[in-house]
Amino acid sequence: MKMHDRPIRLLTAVPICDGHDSAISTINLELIRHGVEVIYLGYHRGADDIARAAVQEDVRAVGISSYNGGHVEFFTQVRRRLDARGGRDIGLFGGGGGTITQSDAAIMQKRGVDRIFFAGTPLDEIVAFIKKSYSVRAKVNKPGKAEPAERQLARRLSAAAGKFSGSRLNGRHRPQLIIGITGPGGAGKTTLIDELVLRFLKSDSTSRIAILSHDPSIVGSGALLGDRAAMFYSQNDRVFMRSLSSAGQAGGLAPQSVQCLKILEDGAGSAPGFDVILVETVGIGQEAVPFDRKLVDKTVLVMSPDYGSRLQLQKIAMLDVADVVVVNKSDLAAARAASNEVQRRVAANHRGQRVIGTVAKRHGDPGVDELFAALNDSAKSRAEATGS
Ligand code: B12
Repeated sequence: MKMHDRPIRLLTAVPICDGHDSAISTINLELIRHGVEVIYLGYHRGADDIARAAVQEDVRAVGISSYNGGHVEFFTQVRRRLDARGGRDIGLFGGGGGTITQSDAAIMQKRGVDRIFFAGTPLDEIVAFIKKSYSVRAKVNKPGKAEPAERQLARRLSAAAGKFSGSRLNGRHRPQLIIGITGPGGAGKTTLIDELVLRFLKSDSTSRIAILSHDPSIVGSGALLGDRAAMFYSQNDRVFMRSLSSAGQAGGLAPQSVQCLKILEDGAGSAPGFDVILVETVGIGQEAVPFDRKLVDKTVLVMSPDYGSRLQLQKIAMLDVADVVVVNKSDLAAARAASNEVQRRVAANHRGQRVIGTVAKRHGDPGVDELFAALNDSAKSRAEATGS
């Protein structure tokens, strides 16, 4: 796909202390239907989280749905933080039924909000505005002024197109660890990654973590990139996350994933490479083996206990290659039997693969601690081996 054929990327969110997500969910779906890639950050999100995510995702604009009041101050804060992070060219628009008055909207527009939509606006009008306003990147950044490191990195990732010529990563700054995380949709991969990120952040005060996250889409179409909505600890200035749509590529990754991984490993402009990189695939099927052995250092397959009969396990290709198999949702009734069946299945491979039961949604879960310890040990060994 040529660069100019790529869909418009937008970030949408609902402000802090606001749980009215029904309107934005409808608008997200309408935008996707019209070919927009929507990165949805979810509800109850602070201005800094929104600005950080918008810059990392290199979106053209941010759309905010605000119903609980405080919108004049909130939109103003988002605008300021976008500007401070080098995102002066990132547009800002939104709506909020009857709670945003015409006079509030006039103040907001003076403070850098492109447009506010009022109650009852037809969705077609919103789509037409977005296509007209954000099809081309705005030119408002001062020429010659150095961009913040994170912005440089985000732009390099956007420029990554197509397949990287080789599958091997021979980066300048080999990070401590690249972890590939895969599994069927709904198994809890994103929640598990967020919990792992929390533990990596706590385990030392300087390491920087990148997440490359994938969601499905068909070529040239819109997509809902919603993994950020399930992440809380990853909203942190030491974490850089980029969401990619698969753009019709089967197997769990996107056409530009390998190249993006290389950029995250090496760094870009004044942004250094990352210490730990977590790659989350699209929810996969039985046949998929998304990670080339030379692409990632460790592979984790995340399953839920409801995979069906034992026979189904024989058909899951990743069970033959994953370094660690996580049976998440191990608080479910079927989990103990599932764990035993998975243990037996991988034992037959004679590869020393580990099986760990987790409840990723539970804070401080001992299973997630065990998984983190296993991965962190690998990180330490790699760091010692590479002398970093
Ligand atoms: C549905 C609703 C709820 C649902 C929310 C369900 C959900 N998950 O979203 C429930 C029942 C849970 C709820 C709870 C509450 N609610 Co309520 N809720 C509403 C209600 C009736 C409708 C909002 C809505 O979704 N409309 C549907 C959308 C599609 O229509 P629309 O608003 O016209 O949207 C258009 C434009 O505004 C625009 N737009 C909107 N957002 C965006 C974003 C972008 C990017 C763009 C481009 C356009 C755009 O485009 C839309 C398409 O035309 C409003 C009243 C109202 N009429 O607005 C109150 C209202 C927002 N709620 C209110 C209150 C007070 C609450 C509660 C605090 C009540 C309580 N005491 O518990 C809680 C708070 C919940 C929370 N955690 O924040 C107040 C807010 C008052 C204020 N700001 O001063 C309101 C205004 C009701 C009132 N008159 O008192 N609420």
